[in-house]
Amino acid sequence: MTTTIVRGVCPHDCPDTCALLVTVQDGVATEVRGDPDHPTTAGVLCTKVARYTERTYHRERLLYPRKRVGKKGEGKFVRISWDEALDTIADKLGAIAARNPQAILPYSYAGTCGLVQGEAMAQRFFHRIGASFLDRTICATAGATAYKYTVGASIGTDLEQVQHARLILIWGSNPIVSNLHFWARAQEAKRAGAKIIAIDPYRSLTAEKCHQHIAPLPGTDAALALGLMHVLIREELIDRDYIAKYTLGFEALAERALLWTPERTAATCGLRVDEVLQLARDYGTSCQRGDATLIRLNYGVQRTHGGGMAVRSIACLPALTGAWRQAAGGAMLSLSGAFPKDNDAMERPDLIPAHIHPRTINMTSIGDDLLREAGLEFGPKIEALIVYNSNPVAIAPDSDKVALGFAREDLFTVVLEHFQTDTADYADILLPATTQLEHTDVHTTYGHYYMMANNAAIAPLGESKSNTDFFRLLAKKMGFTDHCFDDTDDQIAARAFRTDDVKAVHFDWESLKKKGWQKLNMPDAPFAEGGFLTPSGKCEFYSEQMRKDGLDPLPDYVAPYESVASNPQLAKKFPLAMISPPARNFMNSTFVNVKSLRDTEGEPHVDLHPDDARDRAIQTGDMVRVFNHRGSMQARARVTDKARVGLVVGLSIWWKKLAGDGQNANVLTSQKLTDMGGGATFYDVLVEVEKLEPV
Ligand SMILES: Nc1nc2c(c(=O)[nH]1)N[C@H]1C(S)=C(S)[C@@H](COP(=O)(O)OP(=O)(O)OC[C@H]3O[C@@H](n4cnc5c(=O)[nH]c(N)nc54)[C@H](O)[C@@H]3O)O[C@H]1N2
Ligand SMILES: Nc1nc2c(c(=O)[nH]1)N[C@H]1C(S)=C(S)[C@@H](COP(=O)(O)OP(=O)(O)OC[C@H]3O[C@@H](n4cnc5c(=O)[nH]c(N)nc54)[C@H](O)[C@@H]3O)O[C@H]1N2
Ligand code: SF4
Ligand SMILES: [Mo]
Repeated sequence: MTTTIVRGVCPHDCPDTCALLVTVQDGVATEVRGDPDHPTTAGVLCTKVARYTERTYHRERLLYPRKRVGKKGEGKFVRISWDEALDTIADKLGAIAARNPQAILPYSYAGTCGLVQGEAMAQRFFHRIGASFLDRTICATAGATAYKYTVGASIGTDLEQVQHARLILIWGSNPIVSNLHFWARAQEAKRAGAKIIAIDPYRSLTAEKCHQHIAPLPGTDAALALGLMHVLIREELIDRDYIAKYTLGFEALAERALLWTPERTAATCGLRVDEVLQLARDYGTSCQRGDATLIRLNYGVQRTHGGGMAVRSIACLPALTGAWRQAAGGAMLSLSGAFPKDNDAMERPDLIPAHIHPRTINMTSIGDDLLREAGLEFGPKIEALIVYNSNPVAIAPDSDKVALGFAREDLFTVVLEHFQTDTADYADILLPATTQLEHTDVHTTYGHYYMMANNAAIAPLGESKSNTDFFRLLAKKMGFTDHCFDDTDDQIAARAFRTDDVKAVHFDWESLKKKGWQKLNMPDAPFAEGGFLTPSGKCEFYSEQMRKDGLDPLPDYVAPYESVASNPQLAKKFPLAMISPPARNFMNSTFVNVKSLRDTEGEPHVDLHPDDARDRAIQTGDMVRVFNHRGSMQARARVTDKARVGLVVGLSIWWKKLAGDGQNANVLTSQKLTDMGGGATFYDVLVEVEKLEPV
């Protein structure tokens, strides 16, 4: 028996981007472990990925190409050859492209975060055709846009500093579930005496383990941040020297913050005045003592109408108090901006035919856009959809509409997948894709500063093909002779980073593959002495760019579309706010079909507060219907004060077909967009809950 250990990377959409060691015995992957030598992985994986081989060798893995024989959505397919599949797709896309290539749309997100199996070869193909662009907004664009206006780029505190922090605010983030290796370091800080405060409407697994939990209403974080500024400025808990040297617009900000008295803040956020005061004083005095004071803000604050302004307001705090001076202080959102990716070399936008100026479709509103007719503003009706690295029928908002769109008889849909997901059920052609163990890739990450390499550990299972192979073959079938379609995965990976950028000077693909990882060249405290990447080089409390973009140049509170205070009319019918953040044992909708992990989650649940449950005669264990003007789903109720009053929490994202009623939380969510970045508003939802009588 031959046993080898292959170096890999966890491909999932998780900030930790762990370094893997894959044990291969006679061509079979038998174990996936965390690399003990990689500083942030430290030999530890989450439960999901520790079971990666279970997923790879799952008996329901798609292993052959198939074509649909039943109705769309029914999930009935027969096996075909790759040749037939590619011929069919090339014929269809060729005919559509001859009329208008923009009727073709890719739909993809972060099933794998690898750069090669992500967009590199795929974009070359879509650019060459002149297909519509997809704006990939479903997760992070509200915050990324806001953070960029304020700080200049997605850069922040290094994960490897977190254990030195003395006060950590975990704001709209649930790291025990979604950022395990941050949590490990926060625990280390805690053991060394640090205080940890969670700011979350829900007492999440993380909030439960913090010293303090502050539970504002969803979507009110900007108000809270402005209230903190008010107290910080009034009580002189700010760093005048840092403000003078490294920030822009303090006077205007102070004027704005003046409006946000603790009383107004508390009323807006559904908090007590003393909670606001105490939080401001804890934060301000910690910074003034020169203690490393860190804000871990994350996606939880970005998923409502004012998600951008929430991030922007919070991102002003460490500049106001000089928290950036300490290496373990400051703020962490996404760190992805540090990687000098060479997108042009990988994705080749120069291939777009000169006479075509592709329109952009926002992936968040795919429901409406699939149902839209051709029009002057919209352009051609979407006629073909190529889905890879995503499961839109389960994960996109307002999903009754999404499913209706996918069910269109005149839509040609190709899905490349590991499994027959909710989306795959609607495919005309369903193709088997390789998993991370079966292909090569290079990775950036948004939670630490290492470039990472994934080596293929085993041969592709069955007839599965990597995304790159699929697009290479399809390009050939369509007669594209450009040399870039001959590039191997190694050749693409080797061009992933611009090595003229000081941060990636050590990048060399061959040595990265051998070692597995390489840290970027980053300073310990990126903004200790200013150096912000904004137009002014300062932290911009006032942003001229925002004004030019038609936005309020100062931080402000933007109320949710749907809340009791902002939409009382709607709240009469649907009085409860619903959020549907990630369940611990799933990765978005990935892993839901791995039985051991699904069994740990049990079945779809909703948590609601005892007061709200009492009003509706609901008890733990009752089946309930959660509904609003968009749709309805069933779940098992859990009555618990983990949910604050007025809040319903349905941990997600279930495969619809593995839920009792064939629905999930996204039948309730809306396609409305955030205040900036065109992001999704998954946590900006009003619902009502009623008990279902047992049948
Ligand atoms: N196990 C697991 N890990 C994951 C994922 C997964 O599905 N499962 N998904 C991955 C992906 S793609 C992402 S984007 C990240 C997301 O992970 P996080 O960044 O942690 O974001 P969420 O889990 O969406 O929300 C974090 C917390 O914010 C709270 N929250 C909701 N609304 C608000 C609000 O308005 N204000 C505040 N202050 N808090 C709010 C939620 O209750 C939740 O506990 O996790 C990644 N990691
Ligand atoms: N209600 C609600 N909805 C949400 C969220 C929420 O918190 N609540 N979170 C949102 C967020 S933050 C995100 S990021 C999105 C995530 O949405 P998606 O990015 O669509 O994530 P997944 O549901 O994990 O689906 C990824 C799919 O890609 C497939 N895949 C993985 N690797 C490969 C590969 O190499 N090749 C191919 N062809 N396929 C592959 C997997 O099998 C999986 O089915 O969901 C969003 N939807
Ligand atoms: S999902 Fe996150 S924590 Fe789990 S192995 Fe992957 S990168 Fe690590
Ligand atoms: Mo995400």
